[in-house]
Amino acid sequence: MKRHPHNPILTRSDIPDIAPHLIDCSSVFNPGAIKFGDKYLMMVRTQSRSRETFMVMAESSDGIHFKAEDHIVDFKGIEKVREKVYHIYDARITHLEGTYYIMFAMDMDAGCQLGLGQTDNFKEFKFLGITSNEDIRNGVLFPEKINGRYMRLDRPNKARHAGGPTSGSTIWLSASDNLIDWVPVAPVIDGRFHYWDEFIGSGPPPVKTRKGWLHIYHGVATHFGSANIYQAGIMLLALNDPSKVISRGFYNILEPREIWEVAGQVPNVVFPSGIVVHELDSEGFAKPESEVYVYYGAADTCVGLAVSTISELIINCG
Ligand code: BMA
Repeated sequence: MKRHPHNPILTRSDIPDIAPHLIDCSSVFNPGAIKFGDKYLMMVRTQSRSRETFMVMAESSDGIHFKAEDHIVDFKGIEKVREKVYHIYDARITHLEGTYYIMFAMDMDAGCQLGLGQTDNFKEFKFLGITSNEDIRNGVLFPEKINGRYMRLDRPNKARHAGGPTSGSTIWLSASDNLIDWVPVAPVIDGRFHYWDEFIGSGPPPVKTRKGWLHIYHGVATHFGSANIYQAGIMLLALNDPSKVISRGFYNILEPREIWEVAGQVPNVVFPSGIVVHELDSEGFAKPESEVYVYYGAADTCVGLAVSTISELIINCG
């Protein structure tokens, strides 16, 4: 993928002071993204000086220059969760059955859980519930039912970086009839030890193409324990059974290189989490020649934009 020349497209100085939590915020990263009418929207993760994270919406008419809103996203109903929710982060936005769902990580005493929010207008947001009962992260909904069931990719946290947080080396396909209760269906891909994607997790929601579900994920190279390097890679999954991998690139398609990717509060991180495909055909498949915008967190500090096309991404699936 190619970096857009305007990068980084959003930095901490673009986030207005939002009293009392977000005054002079530390960082903004890992955005969910979607095209909503003629606007591009991001739900960004902002981090305060207390190191709590809060979601804030940002809007753009060209997908490049964004203006952040002056309030924190309020998922109505999340206050009813009985256990303590320390914070929520890493939104993935999916347009599904005429409405918009947001799946995000919830930092709780029991580990990380996956929460689900919903909105029709990106002004009012509902919290629909916790959709997991194990330590898990990187949940992304498919944009349609497959064989009559809702599907998502997720990443149980069953491993740990040396001295670091829980992580995982397998992305799973899970299914649900109501979007709240999920059952694992099958493992999709494993991390490849000794290579760029030892630990892995899903990136933005999968994109429907004529060749299969195109899916960007992140991979972490532990680099002999000295540093965790977060990169992006790509795969194609079968349209009618996304647990079947059609092809998976052996090389990463984006790695930390720019100064704002290699330096920041967590160095050496590109973390793709939002995608906008510009052209769909009449049946909703992404056109091969369509331009694709991929939004990513850089060094857990700012937001980057990488550009590609559907056909170029498919070629890179190997
Ligand atoms: C992962 C997640 C991401 C974060 C990344 C790099 O485990 O927590 O939110 O961007 O680590 O710190």
